[in-house]
Amino acid sequence: MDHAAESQRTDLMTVTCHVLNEQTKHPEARGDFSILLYHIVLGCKFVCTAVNKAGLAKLIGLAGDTNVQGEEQKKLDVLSNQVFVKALISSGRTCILVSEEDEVATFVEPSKRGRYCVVFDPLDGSSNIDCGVSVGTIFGIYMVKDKDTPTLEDVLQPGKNLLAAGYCMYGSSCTLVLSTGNGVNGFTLDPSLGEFILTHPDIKVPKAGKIYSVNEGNAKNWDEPTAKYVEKCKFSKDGSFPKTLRYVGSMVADVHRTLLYGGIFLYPADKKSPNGKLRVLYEIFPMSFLVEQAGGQAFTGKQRALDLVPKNLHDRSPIFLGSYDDIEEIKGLYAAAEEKEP
Ligand code: AFP
Repeated sequence: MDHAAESQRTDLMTVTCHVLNEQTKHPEARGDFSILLYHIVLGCKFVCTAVNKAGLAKLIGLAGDTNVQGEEQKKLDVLSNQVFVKALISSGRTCILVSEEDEVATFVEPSKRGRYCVVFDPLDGSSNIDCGVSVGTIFGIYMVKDKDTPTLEDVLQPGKNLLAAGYCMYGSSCTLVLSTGNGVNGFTLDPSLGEFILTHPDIKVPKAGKIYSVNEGNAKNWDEPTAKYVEKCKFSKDGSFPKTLRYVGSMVADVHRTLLYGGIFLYPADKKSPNGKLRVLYEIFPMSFLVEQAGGQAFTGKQRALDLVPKNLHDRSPIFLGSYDDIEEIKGLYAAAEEKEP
């Protein structure tokens, strides 16, 4: 990279400009979607600031502590949820909200209602916060059928009906990755400007990858196709190099690396958790949408992940996502196992 030239760049594209540009491709658009995304971005900036201060919690009294006024401070995941719920409702563009933190869906009161349903995990990977590992917010956006009579059916839709999806990763930098159904773009927060700047235009996941990412501690409970696949990653018989293992344990970080470097991320079913661990609506769907938009694939072990139809808000499913060729391989193993079944 020519750093001298980079430092002189003046054609900075913010996420807001990017979304407005996209809007002009739809002459019928009224700007509602752009306003909604603006509020999501605002929530991400707020959570980014809170996460950055998390390490100081013991010193200055954040997250689960008592502050100098003797007030109980909120845990970061609870705080993040409240921030997103408020930001989304105050956009005036949402109708139903589904959050990982809330057992039931929030139906926005009629006077503040808009046409969009947002499913989100406000702070995914939060068990990693205390050791400074990357965490993130994941979101997906659906359109409600009739904003005057919203029902749960409006959010219990297959992932292929998503209008947009994205995540914000709070890591060594704060990165927002977004798809509105027309490819995937990545933006990095410039803290001095307070703006997300387009840094990763048109992300494409490499067709095949050299990395596999899975919690191998669960291996003794895996089914045969998953066990065979991981065995092959390590002891390939066709002379190809073994793959490299990378596993953060924070989905946003593991999927972000997979998008940029290629490879496969697996959270399979196992004997103890026959539906896997990850949640369909606000983990699997948004990430699968992004991976497909970037040219990769997402598979549940039985079907295309985006074809799943969730029955309940917090349903789980096994998931395999990443480079096109790597997912073809695991699909082949599951198909072979199905053929063997009596
Ligand atoms: P937490 O939010 O409890 O940290 O869980 C994170 C997560 O839902 C997802 O981000 C990870 O990919 C996955 O769980 C890690 O699960 P294991 O700890 O079982 O590997």
